[in-house]
Amino acid sequence: MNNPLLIPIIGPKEVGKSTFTTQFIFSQFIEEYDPTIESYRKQIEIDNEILIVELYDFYQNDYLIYGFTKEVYKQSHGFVLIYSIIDRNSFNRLQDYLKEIYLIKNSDDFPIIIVGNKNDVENLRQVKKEEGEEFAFKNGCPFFEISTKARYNIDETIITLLREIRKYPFDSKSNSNSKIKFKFKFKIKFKIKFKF
Ligand SMILES: Nc1nc2c(ncn2[C@@H]2O[C@H](COP(=O)(O)OP(=O)(O)OP(=O)(O)O)[C@@H](O)[C@H]2O)c(=O)[nH]1
Ligand SMILES: [Mg+2]
Repeated sequence: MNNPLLIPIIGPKEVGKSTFTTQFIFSQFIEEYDPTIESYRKQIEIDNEILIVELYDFYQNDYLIYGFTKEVYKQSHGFVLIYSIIDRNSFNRLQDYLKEIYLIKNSDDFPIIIVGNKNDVENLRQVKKEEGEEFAFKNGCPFFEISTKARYNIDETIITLLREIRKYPFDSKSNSNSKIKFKFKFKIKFKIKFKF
């Protein structure tokens, strides 16, 4: 796998999709940054193999997918689906996101990892860890609680997903394959406003 593995970071509003992306790529918790940034690449070594990961950060991905978003879904190799443990509504939306993936990928065992973010704020918790675990288990997905603020379980999330992607028989089962051919050209912009 020498081509980039495209991984959309999806989930309801304000669950931490952008902070997940910037923590994984830059090891920085960036609270405010340019929302026009769309994708980032990073090289990662896993099980003695070098892979290029391309994370696609969706901006307020709280709508039904169409157009460009649909194209990214179609071409992707795996998904990070995020909810916030301090926002029960975000947890309740997970099934809708899974349905959309299953529909577009024409498969209900596509590589997806489910993560409950913001576990650094225990006092505001609305979703128990066991609920997240049970939901993920029922849907055959790996699960972690994470904190993008504390950089907790961020690399573990991507590594676990990459191992799932490795196991998935892309060529025979899905409309995605190891060669990413985008109809649309990705704009990779690095206009980041770092806040120190
Ligand atoms: N305490 C805490 N706050 C977090 C964490 N991750 C994100 N936040 C905060 O949650 C808010 C939303 O984070 P974003 O990363 O912008 O969320 P998003 O999913 O990209 O949001 P949209 O793109 O607007 O849908 C920001 O105010 C972050 O500072 C976390 O792990 N812990
Ligand atoms: Mg965002």
